[in-house]
Amino acid sequence: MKTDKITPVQTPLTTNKHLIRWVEKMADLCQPAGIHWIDGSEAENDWLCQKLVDGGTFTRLNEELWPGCFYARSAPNDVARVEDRTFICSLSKDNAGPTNNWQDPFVMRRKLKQIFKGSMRGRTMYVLPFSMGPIGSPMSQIGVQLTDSAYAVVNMRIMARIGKAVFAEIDKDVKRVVPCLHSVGAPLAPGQQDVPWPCNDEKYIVHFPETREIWSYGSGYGGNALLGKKCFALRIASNIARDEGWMAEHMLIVGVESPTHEKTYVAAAFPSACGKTNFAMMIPPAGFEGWKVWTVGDDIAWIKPDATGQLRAINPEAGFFGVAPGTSAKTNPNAMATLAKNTIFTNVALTPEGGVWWEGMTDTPPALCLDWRGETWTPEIGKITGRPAAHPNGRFTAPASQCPTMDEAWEAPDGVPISAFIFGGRRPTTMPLVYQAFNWSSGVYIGATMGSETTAAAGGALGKVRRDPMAMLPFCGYHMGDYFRHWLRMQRDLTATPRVFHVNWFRKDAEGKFLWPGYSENMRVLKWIVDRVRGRALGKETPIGWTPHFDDINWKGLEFPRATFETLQTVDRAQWKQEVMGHEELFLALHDHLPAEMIYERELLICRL
Ligand code: SAT
Ligand code: MN
Repeated sequence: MKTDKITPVQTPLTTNKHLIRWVEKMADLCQPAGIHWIDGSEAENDWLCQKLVDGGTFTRLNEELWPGCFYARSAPNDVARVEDRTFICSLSKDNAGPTNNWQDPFVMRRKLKQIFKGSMRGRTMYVLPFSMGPIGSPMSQIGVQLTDSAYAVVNMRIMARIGKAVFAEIDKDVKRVVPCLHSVGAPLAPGQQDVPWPCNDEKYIVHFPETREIWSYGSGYGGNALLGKKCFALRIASNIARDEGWMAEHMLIVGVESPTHEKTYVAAAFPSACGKTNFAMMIPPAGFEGWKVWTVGDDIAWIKPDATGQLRAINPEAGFFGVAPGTSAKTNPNAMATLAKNTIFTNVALTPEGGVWWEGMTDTPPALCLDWRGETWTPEIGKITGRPAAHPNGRFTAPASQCPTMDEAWEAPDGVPISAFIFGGRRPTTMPLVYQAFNWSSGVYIGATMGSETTAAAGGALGKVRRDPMAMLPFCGYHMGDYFRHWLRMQRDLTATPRVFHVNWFRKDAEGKFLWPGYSENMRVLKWIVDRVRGRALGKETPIGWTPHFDDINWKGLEFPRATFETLQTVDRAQWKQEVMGHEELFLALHDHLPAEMIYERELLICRL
């Protein structure tokens, strides 16, 4: 490695005067020791990774077992998104809505200027240009992240398109650039020794929708620090999309190919850590010879009607920031192949031979490892303390291009045509395995009233059902009621309206056991969805929507009892009355912006029940 050749680049890599002035202004505020304009080259990346190794943030993994891979441990108080510290600072509180934390943008800006003052002392400020979506695609958006975290830079290099080519786009001066300021909030005094994971107890993840700005302080982890992801591609982009008539959604995108090579693309919304990555990389089970599922994206979709009124979607990201625990050669072999090299692992366990491990990766845990806190862990210690070796929100950051099932059109500038939307969550009761909305507005209702048990992807209690409309609760950058209206309005520009479905892989029986095997077997449900879209499959009308009969599902290769299927598909009227009460609770909170269609849909549902 020729790492010694790189020195911090102080000369701007852009000719854009506004950008240069903003960088200078922010440097004046944050007072970094130096400025490094990121060119995105491999040599630069090697140099940054080596710096992270030298500083103790990264451990280089065994080059034979995990080529090009690094391991990191975060601080124990910086392991996930922090929803109570995430703010939408629109001019009016009303525009942020009751599901977002709002603060007066002028007050917040004053506050941020205080806390960012000198926040980068002793550190380098990286100027990181990034494109969400393929560079040059008409659907892409551009941002520049100023950050004092080299960890954020090398992760963003996997998750987005970065570097010189993006500066060249900026210099064309045709697209508005979203300024993103990020500091871990841990200035260094002269001579002070750095820690492996600098961060601050006080965290601020702040969005200014009108000026399209992001200010993130105090955290180095995931969605708090890789600002192109949730902050830009969802919270800010949802605002841009509403203004411009498109959609920024928390959705995976897959292409389902039939044995006759007919390709149907669908987008699906599930809350964080509910299996989007597994679904996006699904391998059809036995009995589905000739069927293939192709991956376009696993987390975010930007969706826009084309000139003919067909919705088309791009994946704005270039990598996967996936939950590691539970990922294995059995549950997701494509993910395992994707993360086999050039991957960054965070908050999983480190094995003595310089490898990684997490719960669910193999049936037998390693006899000895260091857990995500850096403490000795053995299966015995795990049993006694109840502590997992990997944090439940431990992650891998892996390049999408390494995924064996990437769709041939995953980087197509105009995206792929979307024929169906799927909503789903973790619901131990009430929700059948699959049902189809009667029409677009009942579909929007189904998405709007979606619920799920909480997971480790966000701080807070686990296992409670919370309403999470379109899986966007933590990510919609404006009033949820207006967001539903935007969804309803989108149909006006469409010649072909996508069909809408709801799925639930997580229904349990009275003993608390999952009724559905999930993973590959989800293909059976996906095929019914594709067949419905193509007008080939029958359905049964129920009070909540269209459901498959037992015989509408292809059971080839799986012995699945008809009775279990009936239990899975049960629409229990008593449970549904409870469910509708839950919808009412959400609607009451949103009432002053709630579109009338949502009330009508609820009334219709009640009548049918
Ligand atoms: O940390 S992230 O927000 O990027 C991951 C997630 O919660 O989906
Ligand atoms: Mn997500």
